[in-house]
Amino acid sequence: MNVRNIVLDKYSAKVYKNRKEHIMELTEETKEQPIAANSRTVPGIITNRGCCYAGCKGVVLGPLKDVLVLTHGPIGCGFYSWGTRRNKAKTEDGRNFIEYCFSTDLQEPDIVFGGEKKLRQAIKEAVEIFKPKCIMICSTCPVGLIGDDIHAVATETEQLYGISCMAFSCEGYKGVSQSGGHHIANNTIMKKIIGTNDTPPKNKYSVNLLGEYNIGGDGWEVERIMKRIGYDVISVFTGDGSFEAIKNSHMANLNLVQCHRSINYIAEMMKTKYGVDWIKVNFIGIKSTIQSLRDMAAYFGDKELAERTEEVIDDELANIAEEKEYYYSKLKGKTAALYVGGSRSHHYQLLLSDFGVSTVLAGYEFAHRDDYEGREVIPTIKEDADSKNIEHLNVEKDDKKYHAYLTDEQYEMLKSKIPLEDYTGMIRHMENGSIIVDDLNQFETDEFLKLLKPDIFFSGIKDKYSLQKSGVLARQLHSYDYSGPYSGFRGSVNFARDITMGLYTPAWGFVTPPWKNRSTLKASLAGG
Ligand code: CFN
Ligand code: HCA
Repeated sequence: MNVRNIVLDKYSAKVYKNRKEHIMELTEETKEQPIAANSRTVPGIITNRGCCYAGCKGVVLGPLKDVLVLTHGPIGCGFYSWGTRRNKAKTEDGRNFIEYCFSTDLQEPDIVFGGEKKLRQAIKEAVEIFKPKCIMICSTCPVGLIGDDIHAVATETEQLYGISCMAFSCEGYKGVSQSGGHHIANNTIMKKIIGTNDTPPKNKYSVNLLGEYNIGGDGWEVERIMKRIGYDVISVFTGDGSFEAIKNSHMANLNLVQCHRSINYIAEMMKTKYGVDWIKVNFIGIKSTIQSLRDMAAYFGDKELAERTEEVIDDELANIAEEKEYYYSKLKGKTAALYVGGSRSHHYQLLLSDFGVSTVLAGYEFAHRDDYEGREVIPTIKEDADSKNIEHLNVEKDDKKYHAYLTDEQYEMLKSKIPLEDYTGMIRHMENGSIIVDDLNQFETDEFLKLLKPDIFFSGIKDKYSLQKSGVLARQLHSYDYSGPYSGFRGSVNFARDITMGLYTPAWGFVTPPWKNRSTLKASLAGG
């Protein structure tokens, strides 16, 4: 059965032409084909994507605990990007700005007459009440449309109050998804924060953890493991993150990239400007965590560190052994569908496979092609590659230190020469016969659900309820449905416990959805 075609055939010719590029049914032949990504959703289709402001303010800047992040816009934008994000943060001095939602609460008269006055007033109040060292102003759609000059207000704020103030033109409508917002946030962090303090690291194993937003405490769990081994974690971008720590992040020896999609920009820029190497890591999943810890030890090339790494791995594994076996016995053979933003649909497949759950469908809301294909080559390939390939990769033959990131041209040139398994993208971890969908929409969700019948569907708040009403277990992979952490060793059993509870309490299967009993559409003839 060609599931992909069954779904696509229901579209009009115009939509078919667009969507066929975004949906792939994996076979030996299609595996090597490009998948269309990071392009505009067809107008009228109900997409699950978010906006540029969500990527900039909601994801990257929002978790900074010592920054007063001020949304210049209607209250809903500030509230939604605050109240729904489960990024946790602890502070020592009791001043934690992420507990507050700061907004200028723009109203109609401000849209008509301009909102800068209100922005200045909000900053004045914020400085008087909270005395922040840094304020970040984030624009929403109407601010871009009416042309308020938030950058001028930021410069004025710095002069007036002697504090740092940065402005982010991340109007929601910019670009095609959250992805542009990540970029806008990171560019300014790079330009204005990184490199402004030079405190030396505590030891030679100094790292930054990039692309970890501490949802449900994930970052804390990763830090706990790294600290046990002996790493000095200089900063985290940006889960439980701080402006003060990020100033010093260029002093680290190595950058660890957890969510590649949202942060590869910083990793690349820090490599160019400060020579800080980076490697991809994945602390979601037991095997992935072990691999990541070993890759880190291999980077530093230190025997003592490698031994300590193995000791910690053994101990952590022993602590979860019993639960791991129990949940494996409960979950083995189940199937899952995953549809999240730009990295978790890949990372969670590896955690699911630790418990014997296979993935029948996976998709990203806003990933770029490299997240599907993985333009980064893992170190072993450099040893195997012939010298010609190495030339293209711009790395020394015996330099196993960092992963090589391929440019578009290098990727096109090398992809037929380097086996697919050696790339780090999502596709290489997927089985033939599974489905990959970019920018999955509500219609396709319903159709694939009927055809693939996964036991569990992981996605977000927008599609969760329709999935449940269709009788399928739905878990939120953005917010973890108020649970977590799911990272590292302990997190993996938390995750397995949560989905076991769900699967063995199949309440949603007992529900008769309203549309089965009565028509949900009502119409009457004019005058009738
Ligand atoms: S925390 Fe991250 S892990 S940053 Fe990104 S791509 Fe979003 S907010 Mo929702 S859960 Fe999701 Fe990823 Fe990176 Fe989160 S999969 S969509 S923009 N994401
Ligand atoms: C966003 C944030 C989001 C939304 C989650 C969801 C998050 O990009 O708007 O749709 O359930 O993780 O909070 O991705």
